[in-house]
Amino acid sequence: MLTQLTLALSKGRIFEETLPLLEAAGIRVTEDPEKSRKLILATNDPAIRVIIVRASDVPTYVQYGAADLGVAGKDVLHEHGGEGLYQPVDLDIAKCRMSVAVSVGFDYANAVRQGARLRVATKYTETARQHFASKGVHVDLIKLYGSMELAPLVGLSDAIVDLVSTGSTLRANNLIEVEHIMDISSRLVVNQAALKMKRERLQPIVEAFERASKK
Ligand code: PRT
Ligand code: MG
Repeated sequence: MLTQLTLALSKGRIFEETLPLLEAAGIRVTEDPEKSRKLILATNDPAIRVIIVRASDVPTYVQYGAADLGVAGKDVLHEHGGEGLYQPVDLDIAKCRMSVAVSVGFDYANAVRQGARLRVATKYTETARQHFASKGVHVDLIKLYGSMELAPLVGLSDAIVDLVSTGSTLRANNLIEVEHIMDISSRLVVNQAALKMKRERLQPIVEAFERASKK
C-alpha cells in the first residue's frame, strides 16, 4: 500500500513560492487554490495531497500530524514555539524582516531611554515580548490580528512590531522602522513522528527541497 502524505501550505506567497520547489521534487499541484474553494488539493502523485490552511496554522497541523509536512515563515514558527516539529531546511523563500516601527516624529530612542512603558501593538506578541525583554524595555503588548500599521496612527500604541518587505506599507502610513528584530524566511517543517514512520517517503522530498532551495 502507498504511504499517504499530506503537505500543509497557505495561500498566496508561500503557495506560489513553494510550487517550484515541489516541481523539483516531481510534485505538481493539479488545482489552483486561488480559483478553487477546495481546501484539499490533489497532486500528480495520488499518494500526495496538499491542504490549504492559514499561514499561522501550518505549524499546528504539522505538530498534531494532520499534515506530515508544511511550509511556514520563521515569524509564525517563532510564535508557535516549534514543539513537535523538525525544521530541516531553510527554503529562503517569502523573505522579509521583523521590525519595530513608529510614527514619523515619535522620539523612540527617548521613549526607550526614559524607562517608561512602551505600548506596542502586534500580532507577534511572543517575539515582541522576547525582543523587548532582552533589551530591558518595559512594554505593554496589545494583541492585534492584522493592519498593525494603523495602531500608532490612531493612538492605540506607540510602536508596532510587524513584517516589512519593501517598506511601502510603512511609508504609505507615515511610519518608520526604528529597529530590526530578525530576518524572516520560510522553512520546511516536518512532523517528528512522521519523519520516523514515513522516512522512506519523506527523506527524498526533504532532499529535493534542500537542493532546489540552494539554487
Ligand atoms: O494573510 P493572513 O492573515 O491569512 O496571514 P498572513 O499574513 O500570516 O499570511 P501571508 O500569506 O500574508 O504571509 C505568509 C508569510 O509570508 C508570513 O508568515 C511571512 O513569513 C511571509 N512574508 C514575507 C510576509 C511578507 N513578506 C510581508 N510583506 N508576510 C506579510 N507581509 C505583510 C506585512 O505584514 C505588511 O503588512 O506585507 C506588509 C508589508 O509589506 P511591504 O512590502 O509594504 O513592506
Ligand atoms: Mg497577509
